[in-house]
Order: sequence, then structure tokens, then C-alpha cells
Amino acid sequence: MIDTTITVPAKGSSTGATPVPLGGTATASAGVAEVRVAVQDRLTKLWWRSDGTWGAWQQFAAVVAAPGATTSAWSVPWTAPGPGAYAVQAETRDLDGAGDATRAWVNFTWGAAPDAAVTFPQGNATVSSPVTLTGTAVDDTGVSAVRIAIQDRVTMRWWQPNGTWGAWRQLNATVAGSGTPSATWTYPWTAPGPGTYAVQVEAVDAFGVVDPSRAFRPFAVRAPGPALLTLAIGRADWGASDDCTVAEGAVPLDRIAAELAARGRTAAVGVVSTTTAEDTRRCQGGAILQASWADLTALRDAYGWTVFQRPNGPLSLMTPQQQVAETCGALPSLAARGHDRAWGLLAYANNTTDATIQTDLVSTCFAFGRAYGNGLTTRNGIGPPFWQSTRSFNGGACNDPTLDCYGLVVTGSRRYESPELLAALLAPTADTWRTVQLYRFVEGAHSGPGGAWDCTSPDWRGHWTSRAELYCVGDFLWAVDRIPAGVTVTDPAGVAALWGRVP
Ligand SMILES: [Ca+2]
Ligand SMILES: [Ca+2]
Repeated sequence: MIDTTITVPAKGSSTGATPVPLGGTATASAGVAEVRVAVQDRLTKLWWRSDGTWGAWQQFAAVVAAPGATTSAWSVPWTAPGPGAYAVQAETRDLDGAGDATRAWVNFTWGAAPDAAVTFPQGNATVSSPVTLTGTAVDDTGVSAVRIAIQDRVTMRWWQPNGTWGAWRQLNATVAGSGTPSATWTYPWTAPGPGTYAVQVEAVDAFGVVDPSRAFRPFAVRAPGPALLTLAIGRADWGASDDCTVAEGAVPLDRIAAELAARGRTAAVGVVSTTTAEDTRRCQGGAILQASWADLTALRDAYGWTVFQRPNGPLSLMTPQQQVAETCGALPSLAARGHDRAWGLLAYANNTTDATIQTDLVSTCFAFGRAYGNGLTTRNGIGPPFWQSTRSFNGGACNDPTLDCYGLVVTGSRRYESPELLAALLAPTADTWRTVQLYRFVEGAHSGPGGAWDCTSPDWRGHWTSRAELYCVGDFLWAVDRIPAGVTVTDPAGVAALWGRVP
């Protein structure tokens, strides 16, 4: 009777030892003569060879502690060439030259274990649901999977894939950077309600080695807050103009304000405070007629409009003194004019956002810095350096391919955006904030040096404007009329107050 066991490494274990001490027990009723060992790379199926290469099956001799005895310990050191999934095979030969009927076999891995961490929510943070749980996972060779589990901290039960609670249950997170040493993971989760929860997470590496220490992160989910919407007017353009005169068919801001007021809505308007004149509408390039302080005061007092600050050009091209004057330095003079909510938003001119300026300067006195995007800012996503997303909503060539206006060339290849899309944008969900920005409103049909448009078709697909910043007022108000009940229309300062963002 001949038998061999392998006790080191333990079956399925992971080690980083150099060398790896292979060992076990050999049993032979005729006396143990020798123990022969072979090591396989389980991924390539090749065998370790005495010349240090991998290739055809080859055995090497182990040290037998008690040669000739019926039972003896055996051992042999083996140095892994690097992280990997390996197997050791061992065979005893007795004094008669006979061997094991079946060779012993143990799988093991060599290398560092992976490690996972949670980056969101932060520890004991209170977040809104749905929440995207996120984190990192690292390994010496490659992360292959991340498994999470979510616990209700009151009932101590665990989240199940079918949306109930029960026994401990792991769920697969989505891994970005799988197969690399540094990966990130996400798991979108909709809490069944407010409460205290925790996420537990572990990583698995490319060789199947499991993170020996699971990360555990408690957090709370708040009751859903309001859905928030800001109607923004990009620059305080009084209205579409031809050669510095309000064009026929232009709908100036006071009419927009009245239309919104009739619907119980207000807007926030970007003001270039350093170039705004007292009573005169400053004309720029013939087509832009900047509202005066008197206009802005009237919009505020009659319609509840507020302003946010828009620097007079890219901050990154300004001297440090100018940067301050166009940002934090503008707030006291705005407040002195009664515009005391401008701290809600700094609108980088033409999307010339700058992370350093936002971090070091703007976020110290403004709640948010504007970056153009899909216009969706989530309460969970608010954090340094406090970017806010604004959706710029544009006019352009018409959408009906049978009409001549379909081929109109508008800067940026703009095509008139659908009022149905606008209505969809104006319907944010709980604890999210949508900001949609338009510029100058028009109606009827007109052609002049400051722009041309046709808003007369009963079908919006026939509407067009020669400039992206022009949009038909009827389409705008059609969408405003579809803002769902329960959506709170407010300005950036209002959002900051609701979400506890204090610059
Ligand atoms: Ca590893
Ligand atoms: Ca760990």
C-alpha cells in the first residue's frame, strides 16, 4: 500500500512565501524510497522544469525525512516565478520501485490577495436613493471581480436580488478596469426606503484569490427630497436685436418673466456684472443687448427673478486680481444692489471651466460652478470642487427634411431642439437638480442683421432660428406648461440652501 499526502500548501490556499515550502507525508508498507514532485501552472497547463522553464511534465525529488520507514514526512522548497495559479503533484516510490496508484494533487495560488474599498458613500454619510455605490479594488496582478452585499442595519438582514431581505447574499458589482491591478467598481442601488444600511465588499483576483478582509461601510438613506429645476437665461440678453435695437418678433425678458409669472415660475439670469450699465442696455456686436441694472431690478421686484454671476470672459486668461473681481469680488456689489443670491452660481464664460480656479477661488464664495453638460446635478454627486451641470438648449436648422430650412447652416451644425425633449428635461426626479439654459426668445417670422427665424408652423419641426441662441417662445412655454406638479423651480442659491451647500 503506497500513499502520498500534500499538507503544505493547504488545498486552495494562497501564499506569497518565497520559496513556497511544499510538503506532506509519504506512506509505503515496503518502505519509502523517494517522493517525486511536479508543479503545474494551471493557466497554461505547463510544468515546471529543472532548468527554470515551463514545458513538458517533469518531476523533481523531495527530501524524505526518514528514508526506508513505512511513513515519512517529505518536503521540498519551490520558488514561484511570479504571481499565478499553480498545482503541486506528489508521488511516493517504495523500496520495490512501485509508486502511488493515484498521485496527490493540491491547487494553490501565489501572490498578494486583492483588496477592495468603498469610496461612496463616505462612512456614515446620509445619501439619496437611488444611490450608486462605488469603490476601488487593487491587486498585484489583476482584479477579476468585486462582490458586494448590502445589509439593513436595523434588521441585520441582507439585500436579495429580487428586492427583498434575507440571508447573507453577495451581488456582483460592475468592474471597470477588470484584469488590471487597479480597478473601480459600481453598484446602483435603490433603497426600499429611508434607513440605515451598510455595504460589504470583497475583491477577487485573476487567480481566484478572494480578498481576506471585506470592507464594510455603514451609511444612511434619507427620505427623498424635492425634484429641483432651474430655468436659466444664459446672459442677460434683453432680447434678439438688429443693430442694437430689439428686433421685430423678439420677445424681451420682461415678457418672458410675465409669461413665467403667469405660470407661477421664475428664472435665474446670468449677469456680466462688470460690464452691466446702470440704465442703458449695452450693445455687443449688434445682436446682443445686455440688460441694464434697472432691467434686472425690475425683473427681480416684479417677477422674483434672481441673478447669477457670469465673468466677462475666460477666467484663466485673467490676472489674479481680475479673477477675484469677476468672481468673489463681484458679490458685495451685487448684494448692494439687492441681488443677494448671486452666490449660488458662477457661470464660466463659454464653458471655459478651470478646476484650479474653481477649487481655489470660486468654490470659496459660490455654491456651484457651471459646467455645460446634460444639466443634471444630483444631490449624491455634490462635492468638491462643486461643479454644477447646465444644459444649454438651442435653436438651429429645422427638423423637417422636406423644407428648405432643413439645410440651413447654423454655427455648430445646430438643429432646432425639440420642445418634447425640453419638456423631458424639465422633469427632474427627487433629489436631482436640472438646469436648462436658454438665451433669447422669438416669435413669428423675421429676418434681420441680428438673426432670422420662423416660428409660424403649427408643427415645431418646421421651426428654425439662424442662431443657436434663439428659440421660439411658444415652444419654450409649451414645455414649461408640462413641468410636472411637485417639481420645485428655484435658483442655484435655493438648491444650495436645500442641499446644505455653504460656500
Ligand atoms: Ca493577486
Ligand atoms: Ca480587503
